Amino acid sequence: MSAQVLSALMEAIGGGSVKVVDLTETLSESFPVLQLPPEFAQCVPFSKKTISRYDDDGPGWYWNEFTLNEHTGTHFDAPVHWVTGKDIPNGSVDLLSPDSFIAPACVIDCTAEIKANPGFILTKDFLLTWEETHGKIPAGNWVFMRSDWRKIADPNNYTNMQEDGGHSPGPDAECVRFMIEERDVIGFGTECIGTDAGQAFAFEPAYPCHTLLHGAGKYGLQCMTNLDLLPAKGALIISPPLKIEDGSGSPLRVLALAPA
Ligand code: 23J
Ligand code: MN
Repeated sequence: MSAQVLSALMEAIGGGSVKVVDLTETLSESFPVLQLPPEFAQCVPFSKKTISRYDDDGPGWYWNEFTLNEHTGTHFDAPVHWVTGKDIPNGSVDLLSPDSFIAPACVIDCTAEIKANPGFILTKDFLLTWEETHGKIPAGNWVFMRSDWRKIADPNNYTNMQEDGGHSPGPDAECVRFMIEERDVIGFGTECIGTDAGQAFAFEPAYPCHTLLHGAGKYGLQCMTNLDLLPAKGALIISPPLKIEDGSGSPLRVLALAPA
């Protein structure tokens, strides 16, 4: 029976009725990284050095070395990333159960609101209104906030940094509590620099998405793209982070399987 399910899936992918969507940004030296307030240590941007490229250093082969923070580019946040999640059992990327890496997503279209206000705050009421159309967010689903951020943000100011800090969208504390306590989601994902809004340092609690989600053993996905290619419900997300020993998060390829 299960072998039939898998062969039917492979046939659907091969035949084009199920599409594979890449939700990943390209890792390049110019990809923006999170900037924290100046009193804290900062994240280095991605960098890459060629070891050989069919030359004297390696005539038959090409390879690079790269340096990056665990939270660079399209990446996964594990519970131990935040102090509230430090005692979650098996809460680092190497120890998470692999079945956490395949889960369906509810995609919340916030594009009109974020276009009008890039600092849009996602609320419980907004999710309840979405549910009136699409049905209840099922337990174990990702909630993805669709912003079409690449079309909205200034290409030279991905984080929408202003004098008073970043202005990217994200949920308020009540919304995060709702996702955890009333919907038991697997995590929250975004196309922006962080799961938390740019101004979330000033929320109560500060950074509610990181603080509450990771404290509840749940995950984050950040800097995704192409969420406009997904249905509101019914996409299956494949998001295995690298198996970094005691890692707090990891850059990764995020794929979605969706009806074509
Ligand atoms: C470290 C400190 C604060 C934040 C973050 C990282 C992230 O957003 C992240 O990439 O997880 S807000
Ligand atoms: Mn992160």
